Parts: sequence; structure tokens; C-alpha cells
Amino acid sequence: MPPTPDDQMLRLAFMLAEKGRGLVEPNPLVGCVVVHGDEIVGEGWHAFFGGPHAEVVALKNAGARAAGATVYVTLEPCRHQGKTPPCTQAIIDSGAARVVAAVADPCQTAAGGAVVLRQAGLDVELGVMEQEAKRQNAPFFKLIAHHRPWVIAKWAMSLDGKIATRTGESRWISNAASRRRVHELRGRVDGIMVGSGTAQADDPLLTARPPGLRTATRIVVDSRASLSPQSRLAATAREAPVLVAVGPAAEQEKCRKLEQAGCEVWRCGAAEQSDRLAALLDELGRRKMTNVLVEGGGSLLGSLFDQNEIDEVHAFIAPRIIGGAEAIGPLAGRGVEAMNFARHITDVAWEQLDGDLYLHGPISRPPEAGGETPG
Ligand code: AOF
Ligand code: ZN
Repeated sequence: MPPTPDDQMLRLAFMLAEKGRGLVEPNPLVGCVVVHGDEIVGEGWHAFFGGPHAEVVALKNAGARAAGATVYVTLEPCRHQGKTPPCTQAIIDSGAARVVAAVADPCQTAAGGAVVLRQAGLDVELGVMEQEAKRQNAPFFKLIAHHRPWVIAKWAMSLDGKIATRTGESRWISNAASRRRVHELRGRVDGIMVGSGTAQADDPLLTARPPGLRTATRIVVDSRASLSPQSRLAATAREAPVLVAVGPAAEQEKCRKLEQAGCEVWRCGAAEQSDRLAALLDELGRRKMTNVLVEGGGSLLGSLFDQNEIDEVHAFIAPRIIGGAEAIGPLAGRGVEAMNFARHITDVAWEQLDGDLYLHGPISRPPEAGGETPG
């Protein structure tokens, strides 16, 4: 089907919404275009958390020309008094005649705007380009529906699928251009997670350099509280938060030393590692973390994969060959037992970064859960 004029205007609204990524979470990305006749008379987007909603910005731009216009918006206009007044009222007051919204607002307090607008006599279409809208805001939809952050797995590997040589050396597999992309990712997420093995082996800082749009909490999944208080993570814990997630086997003294260094120690009493991981994701959801980037190692990524907790993958593939049966790949754990259980990346995107291949996209749902799309 050729795109309709409605689709074209919504596409522009999605592009505007995208400008808020990294700045608005845990709120959704929202873009809005006001069209009078053939003319775009107003554009707007939700630009920062707590700031004005997209519709209000776009209608303000349109001014008197909003009367009789169509308002295109990537999310159902809110009907609630939140940090800002309801968008439904702003739309009604503007004299707009029609509203085209891509998807219903999943947030109970804000939802129902379409009904309000119809009652006020506007012509409302809800659900136009719904899949695109859910894809763009998949982390927001997940947080609302499952109270857990969107989990982004990142790894860099050689062409033959190794993340280190057999001796464990891993610096640097990907090139500088790839690493810059990783820092951009780090700069827009709420949490950056690694396992205790990676924290020990690499002594990483896990900060975005240069700093990004927000400062992530650095999270170490460390059942035994083995992170050294002298590590670069602990040593910088007062500059950017460090959360050490420990299990029942962690010694009190080790936890205390980490706390003294400025780390937050989050204790989980569950005996099974899989239960602790699930509880940690619940805790991060309670903290309204919308996106969490997991940078390895293989055990942590493998466990998350086995538990169907990875939502999106960013893989950097360097055109180098390492070889070796003992050289490991990005995911350990159990993995799937047959090819028809293998997960695939939907909407895969790839780019060339100075010779590295950067492949990214959301991961399919497990076959038994049905459905292919995120959100
Ligand atoms: C809209 N347009 O641009 C956005 C909406 O925290 P508040 O008060 O700003 O409200 C945030 C909620 O409002 C958010 O959870 C979502 O349901 C909706 N966001 N709605 O009409 C916008 N950002
Ligand atoms: Zn609103």
C-alpha cells in the first residue's frame, strides 16, 4: 500500500519524537505535527523529562492557524493533569478539527484522551502506524507493562565470533569508530550492567566519554561482592553511581567496604542466580530505569538470554580472525538446543564503521510466547 498523507505526516512526527531519545525517559518519545490544508503550521516534540508535551509545543507554534487543522501525534494525547496540563484541553482550545494518533497511551493515568476529544466533537483516529509507534517507544511500553527496563545487549567480536583470545586478551577488538558508538549508547541509558568476571578482568569505568544526555548507574552483578574497593568502578562511585547487586553468599565485611567506597550494595536473598537476576530487573524497574545496557561478560549475557530478558542487541563485528577452541564468544549460558528455537533480530539495521560491521535491532520473542514484535 502506498503511504497515505496521514502516514507521511506521522512519519515526520516520529522523526521529531526521536529528538527526545535519552532526554525524556521514563516518559515516552512523542512528536507532533499540525497541518492546516496542505500546509504544516506547527511542529513539536517532548524535549525533556518534565517539559511541555509535544502537542502543546506544536500548537503554540501553529498559533491561530491551528483552528480547523489536523493534529498528528505519535501517542494518544494525555487527558490527565500531570507535570503539565492535559493535552486534550490544549487541542480543544486550539480549535483543531481532527486528531490522528499512532497508538493508545498505555499509562492508566494519561489514557482516554481519544474519548475526551471525540466527546468534544473532534474527528479522532487512533492506531494509525501503531506498530511503528510501539517500536519507537518499546522501552516505555515495556516499563509500563512489565515494570522492567528494556535490556540492550552489547558486544564486540571478531569475524569468527570471539570476544577475546584464548588467553583472555580482549583490548581492542572493535575499532575507535565502534567504540564511539558504544559511548553514545552509554550516554542515553539509565543503567550499564556487567558481571563480576568482567568487572575484575577489565577493571572498566563504564562511563560515557564524552558525557552523554544522562548519567547511567553502573551496575555490577556480583553475587559474592567480589568487586575490589580499589577498582576503577568503586574508586569513582562518588562521581557516578555504582550499584553492586549481591547474593546471600556475599560477606558482610566486603559489602561494608564497598559501601564505604560510595557504592550502593543491593542485597537479594534468593538462592538461585536466575531469581536474583529477575529480582534485580524488578528493582531497576521500580527505579524507573527505562533502558539498561549490558556489556557482558558471556555468563551474564548468556543468563539473560536464557531467561528471555534481552530485548535488543548491538553487535560490533570486526573483520579480524582470532581462532581457538578455547577463545570464548559473547554468550555463554545454555543457549537454545535446536535451530528453530534460535532468536533473531527483527528490523535489523547495519552500518559500516571504518570497516567494522555494526548490527543492531530488537530481538524476537521466544517462539512459545508467540508474536515477533517488541513492546
Ligand atoms: C502526551 N504528549 O508529549 C507526552 C505524553 O510526567 P508528565 O506529567 O509529563 O506525564 C507523562 C505521561 O504523559 C507519560 O507517562 C505518558 O503517558 C504521557 N506522555 N503525552 O500527550 C506528550 N510526553
Ligand atoms: Zn500530554
